[in-house]
Amino acid sequence: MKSNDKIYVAGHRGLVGAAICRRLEQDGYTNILTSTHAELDLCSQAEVQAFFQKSRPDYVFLAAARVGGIHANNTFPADFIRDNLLIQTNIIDAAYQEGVQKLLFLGSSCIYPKLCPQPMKEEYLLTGPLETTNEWYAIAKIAGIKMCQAYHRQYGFSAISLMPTNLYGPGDNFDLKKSHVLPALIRKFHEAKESGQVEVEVWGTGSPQREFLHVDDLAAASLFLMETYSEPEIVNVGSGQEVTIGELAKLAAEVVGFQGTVRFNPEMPDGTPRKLLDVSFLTRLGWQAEIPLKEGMESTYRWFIDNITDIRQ
Ligand code: GFB
Repeated sequence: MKSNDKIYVAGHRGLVGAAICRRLEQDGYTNILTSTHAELDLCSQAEVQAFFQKSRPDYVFLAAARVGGIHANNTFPADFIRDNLLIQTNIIDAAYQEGVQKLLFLGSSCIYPKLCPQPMKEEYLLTGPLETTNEWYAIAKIAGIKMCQAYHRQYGFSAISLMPTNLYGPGDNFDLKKSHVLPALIRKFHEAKESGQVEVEVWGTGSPQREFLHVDDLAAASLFLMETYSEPEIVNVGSGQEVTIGELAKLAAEVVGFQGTVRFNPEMPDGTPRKLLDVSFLTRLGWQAEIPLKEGMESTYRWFIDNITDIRQ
C-alpha cells in the first residue's frame, strides 16, 4: 500500500475498524475512506455497489460486522447470520467488481469446532460441529472465508482472511447485554466499586478458557498481512495468552480495584470450553502480539473511565 492509496475501512466506528484507522493514520496513510451507517447501509447491495462505483477504493479492510458476546449471539441468531452474510457478501463482491487491489476479511476464532484440539490450527476448520451459542455467527464468518477463497480461485481476486481470537480494547462495547466478557467484567466491577456492592455476578462456571488479544495488536497484524500476505489460506491472529474466566475475573477486579467477591452463575452459558489459537503460521510469517493482557486491561479501563458518560447514555 502506498501512503496515498485510497483505503476503505468498513466498520470504522467499531472496536476493530477504529483501531485499524488509528494504525493507518499512525503509519502515515493519508487517504482513508469511511462511511457512517446513516450514509451507507452495508446490508443494502444497491447502496454498497453505488458506493464502490463512486469511490473506487484501492484497498479494503472489511471490519464491519454484527458482533456481540455469548448472550447476544445466543439470543439474536437471525440478526447475526443475516447481517453478517449481507454485509460481507455485498462488500466482497463490490470490491471485486470495482477492481479493488486487495481486500482483508476478518473472521473469528469461533469458526473452529466446539471441541477442537488445542491449540487450534488453521487446518481444523470444518472438521467438527460448532459451538451452539454462536454457530449462526460462525457459519456467516465461514461463508465469508469461503467467498474470499472462491473469488481468489475463480477470478484471481486478492482477498485474504484473518481469524482473530477474542478481542478487547478502547472503543469496546460495554453494554452488559451485548458485550463480550472482558468489557462486561470491567464495567460490573467498576459499578460495584462505585456503589459499594460487595458481590458481582460472573456468568457460567468460570472454568472456560479464553485467549485475549488487544485490538491494537490485531490492527498491527492486519496492516502487516495486508502488506505482506496474499494467499487464500486463512491466518490465525492470537496472543497465546490463555486464562480461565475465573482468572480473568480476578485480574479485572485487581485492575479496577474491586475488593468484593465473585458469584458464578451457572444458569448462564459457558460456551465453548477452550479456544486457543495456534499462531505458529503467523509467527513464521513474521508477526507476534506485543501487548500483555494486564497492561491492555489497564489501558482499556482508563478508556472506560474517560468515556463513561457516553457509555451510560
Ligand atoms: O466473551 P463472551 O461473551 O464470548 O464470553 P465467547 C466468554 C465467557 O465469559 C463465557 C463468560 O463462558 C461467558 O459465560 N462470562 C462471564 C461472561 N461473565 C460474563 C459477562 O458478564 N458477559 C459475557 N459476555 N460473558 C463469543 C462469540 O463467544 O466470542 C462470538 O459469542 C465471538 O461469536 C466472540 O466469536 C469472539 O468467547 O463465549
